[in-house]
Amino acid sequence: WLPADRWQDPERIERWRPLLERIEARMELRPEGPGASALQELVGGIKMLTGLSPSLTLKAGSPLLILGSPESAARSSGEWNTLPLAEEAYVLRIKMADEDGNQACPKAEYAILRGGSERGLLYGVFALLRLMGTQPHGPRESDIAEAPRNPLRMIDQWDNMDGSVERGYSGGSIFYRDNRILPESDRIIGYARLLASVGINAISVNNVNVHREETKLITSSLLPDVKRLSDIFGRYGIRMFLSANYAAPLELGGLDTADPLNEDVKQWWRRKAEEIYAAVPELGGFVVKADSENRPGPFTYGRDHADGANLLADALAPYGGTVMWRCFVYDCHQDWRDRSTDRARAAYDHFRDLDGRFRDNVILQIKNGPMDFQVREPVSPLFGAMPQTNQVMEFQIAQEYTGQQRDVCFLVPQWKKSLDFDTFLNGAGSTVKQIAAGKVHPFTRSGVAAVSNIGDDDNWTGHHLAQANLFGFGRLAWNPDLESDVIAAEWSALTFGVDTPAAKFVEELLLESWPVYESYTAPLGVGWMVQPHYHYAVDVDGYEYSKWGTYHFADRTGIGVDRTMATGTGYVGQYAAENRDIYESPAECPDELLLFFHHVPYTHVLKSGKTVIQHIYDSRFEGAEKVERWIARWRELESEADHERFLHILRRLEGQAENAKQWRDVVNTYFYRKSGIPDERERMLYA
Ligand code: GCW
Repeated sequence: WLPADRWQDPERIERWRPLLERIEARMELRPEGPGASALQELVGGIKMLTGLSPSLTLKAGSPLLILGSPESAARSSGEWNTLPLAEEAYVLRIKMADEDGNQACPKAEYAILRGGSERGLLYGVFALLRLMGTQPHGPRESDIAEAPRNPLRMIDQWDNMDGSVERGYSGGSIFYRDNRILPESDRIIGYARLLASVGINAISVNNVNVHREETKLITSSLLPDVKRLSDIFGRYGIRMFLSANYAAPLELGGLDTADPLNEDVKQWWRRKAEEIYAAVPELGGFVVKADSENRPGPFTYGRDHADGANLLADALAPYGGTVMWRCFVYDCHQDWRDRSTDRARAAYDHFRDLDGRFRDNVILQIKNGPMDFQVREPVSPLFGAMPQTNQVMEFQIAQEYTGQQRDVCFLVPQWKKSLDFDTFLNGAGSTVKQIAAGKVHPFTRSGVAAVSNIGDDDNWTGHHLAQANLFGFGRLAWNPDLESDVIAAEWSALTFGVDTPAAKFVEELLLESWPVYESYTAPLGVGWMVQPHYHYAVDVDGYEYSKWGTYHFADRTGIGVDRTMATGTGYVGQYAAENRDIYESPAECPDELLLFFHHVPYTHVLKSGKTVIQHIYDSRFEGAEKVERWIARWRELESEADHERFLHILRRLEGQAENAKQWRDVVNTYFYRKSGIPDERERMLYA
């Protein structure tokens, strides 16, 4: 999505020409700093788009770029020029020569870009290039002032050093092979550029499941390579983190305990931090998955998660490091016969009462939903429920449960649903996005993080259209108020050209894709029904009699999980009253979450007016049909897209159609056989 296609239309170049021939930069240029990257991206981007090579003059001063004649730019005055800027902020003024005259054919006269720092300038350059890529006929806006809403905008790689990627659907790791860190490559630099272009400012570079080899990333043999990697990201203003193994004192240090209150353990981590920061002074800190899915943690020693997180936080504090402590803690050895344990309750039950006990340099990282990145979940009730504890929300860009980058599923609308959710935890308006931005509670560190979806496939993301999710996450992390259609339109235009039939169709397809994926998979918020371990294809009872706490409880009369306070697991009680009362009542609970919160008969009538069983049948049929219609429409656009991408997308859509058909028939047949209730419309079910 960095503009790559040369403009063919000479008129376009004429419109922008005054900005493209002459650039004056004012900054203290450090060769490895984000300011240098900003200049490189700007000059390179202009050249790529237009073929022009701007002349560059460098002067000392604050981070500022003038495109076009500095003399005319000097006439631009006013408050706007002197406004103090936050570090990551930028202001961009594009002066049109005939602002009041010929609106149909505006021509740029000059542009001034000021950054709050070199990083702000870099974000501004990418914004300008995005503008050129999406509004080549001349910018619609001429004064833009932007600052990111979320302080932390982070990407988590689940890459292993053997070169595999946990839940990776786009090839192998771009960072590792054969238990080594790969040398600097265009791929790694390209990734840093992609991330910076949408405003990402932090990355953790190894899987949260830290196995034996990855545990050694914090040892002297690997730290020089870690430093190399960190330097690449540093050039793009991105701070690097490592996932750390809680049991490192045992595995590396030869201690016989990792007890967080043990003095030797504390001492070991303090020395380790000293060694790490001597090698990589700019390291962001650690991401830690502890006591989660069989990973080691403080529970082994009878300690809680505040003890565990603070141990590491104290070690990192002298160097300004942060501990991102994940809250994905639940019983993964549950007995399915036990109806009283509810996995959805776990994070809240483990963490909520620890509020106030975490150090200031700890951030709790909480998955968006209480289960695990399903196609539909309510917002995690833990988010915002600990006013004295820094928090970030974790999303998954990798489509583990949403089509694995074989089926198209644009997740921006799903993430927005979470971000817009009002928790009411500090009165009305306590939305997730406001909490993440640090505006509801006095957080000192907060924001959003997400599991990456890239690998070493040529097109980065397996499915070409899955790039839109990475792009969209960055754009939303920067500004959660951006609308889904704006983000989809931006990506489509940058990728398939402005106003082209292919771009228009792709934009529509993206926006329809999450509801469509939901409509042929697990119904009404109940989740799962996937093949165990792989999580792609349908297996309605795949997780029903397992140890994972992931059940739908379908029987011959009804389906769903009773999480009410009155008769269920009481999970509903973890929400503020305003949400609790809605979720508690089957009549008020939104349809799309009904089976997450309630066990109801198949004959229960939804707000939509349909019974649950008829909804199951109808939406499975509609979802599968919709994919067929996408294929027909995409075929019509064959001459509109380049052949390679046309075919790639066609093949993926055909695969998706197969998957949707299988889901449709398995789910519908399953529920027909369970309930004995026929389809009102008498479509094909397999009795
Ligand atoms: O969704 C589950 C995945 C695991 C993952 C875990 C987590 C990295 O199936 O592969 O482990 O979540 O988030 O820790």
